[in-house]
Amino acid sequence: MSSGLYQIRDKDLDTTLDLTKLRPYGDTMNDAKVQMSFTLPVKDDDKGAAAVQLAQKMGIADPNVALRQKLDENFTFYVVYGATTHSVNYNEIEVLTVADEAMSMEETNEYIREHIGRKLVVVGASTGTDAHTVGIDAIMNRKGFAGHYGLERYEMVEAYNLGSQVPNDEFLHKAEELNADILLVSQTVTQKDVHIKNMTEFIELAEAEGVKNAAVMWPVRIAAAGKAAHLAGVIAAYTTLPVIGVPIKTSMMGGLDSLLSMVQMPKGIPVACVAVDGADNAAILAAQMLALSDEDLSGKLSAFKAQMADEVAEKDRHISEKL
Ligand code: B12
Repeated sequence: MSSGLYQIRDKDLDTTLDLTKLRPYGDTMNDAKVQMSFTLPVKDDDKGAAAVQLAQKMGIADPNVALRQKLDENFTFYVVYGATTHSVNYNEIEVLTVADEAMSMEETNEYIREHIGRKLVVVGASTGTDAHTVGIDAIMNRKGFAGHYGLERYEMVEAYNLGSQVPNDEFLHKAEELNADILLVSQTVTQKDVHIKNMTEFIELAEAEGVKNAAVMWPVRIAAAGKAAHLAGVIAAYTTLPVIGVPIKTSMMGGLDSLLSMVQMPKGIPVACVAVDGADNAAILAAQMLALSDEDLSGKLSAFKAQMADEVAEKDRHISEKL
C-alpha cells in the first residue's frame, strides 16, 4: 500500500463521537466540514474574496472557494468548503411529538366483536354543497388510503358511503333508515365559510328530527376532524349539548394543529378534547356522560373498567415473570 499523501492510517485522527458537541462529518470524525453554495449579485472579479468573508462571518473556519462560476455579467455562483465553528448538544434536543397508537383492522374487528357483539353501522357523506368526495372515500372505500384499508373492508362494520353533495335531510333520513350507529361528515374548510352553513343546517335538522334515531351522536356529540378541526367548535357554538373533539393526526404537523384548534375555545363554548387520534377515549367519555342517566350503561361501564384493571394486572404479572 502507498504511504503517500492520501495514506491516513498512521495519522492521529479523531475517532471519538461526542454527542454533546455534535459536529458535521466531512472526511473524518469531528472535522466539522461543511459545503455551501450561494450566488452573489456581483460580477465575477477580484472581489471574489467577498464569498470567503461572508463564510467567515457565518462561523466557517478556513473557508475555501471550491467553485466560482460566472452566471451572467452581474451574478456569480460560489461553492465554499470549510469547517463550522459551531456544534450542538444532541442529547439535549427535545422534539415535540404526538403519541400515536392505532389499532389494526383485525384488532378493531375483534374489539367490536367482543365489546359490542354486532356489526357497527356507519354512514358517511360529504354533505350540503360540498363536492369533495375524496376525503370520505379515503376513509370508507374498500381500497382505503395511504396503506390503510377503508371501513368497507372491515368485517364488523357495515359501511355506507353516500358520496358528496348529499343534502343534510337526505343524509339524516338515510341514517335513520339504516339505524346508523355512527355518522361521518366530511366538510372541506372553504374561504367563503360554506362549510359552516352546511354544518349549522345539519345540526338544526338533526336536533329537530334526529334525536331519537342516531343513538351514538345524541345527546352527546363526538366531532372528529383533521384539516377542519375548528368544526368541533362550530358544533359547540350551535348547540347546548356536550361536544367531544377528537383531533386527527395530520400529515403536516402530526395533529398538533388539530389539537390546538379544538382546545383553545373561547369562554362559554367548551369542547371536551381528547388526545390526537384518541377516538377510544372520546367514545368512553361519551358513554360515561350518557351513563349518568342510564343505569344499564353505567353497569356496563363498571364491568368494562373492572376488565381493564384485570388486563393491567395480567400484563404486570406477565412482565414480572419475564424479569
Ligand atoms: C380535488 C379537489 C377538488 C375537486 C374535488 C373532486 C372530488 N371528487 O372530490 C373539485 C374540483 C370538485 C374541487 C372543487 C372546489 N374546491 Co377543491 N380541492 C381539491 C384538492 C386539490 C384535493 C382534495 C383531496 O382530494 N384531498 C385528498 C384527501 C384524501 O384528503 P382530505 O380531503 O383532506 O381527507 C383526509 C382528511 O381530511 C380526513 N377526513 C376527511 N373527511 C373526514 C371526515 C371524518 C369524519 C374524519 C374523521 C376524517 C376526515 O381523512 C382523509 C384521509 O386522510 C384540494 C387541495 C389539496 N391539495 O388538499 C382543494 C381544496 C380543498 N378545494 C378548495 C376549494 C376552495 C374548492 C372550490 C370552492 C373552488 C371553487 N372556487 O370552485 C370548489 C368547491 C366545490 C364544492 N361545491 O364543494 C380549497 C379549500 C379552501 C381551503 N381550505 O383553504 C382547497 C384546499 C384548495 C385551495 N388551496 O384553495 N376541489
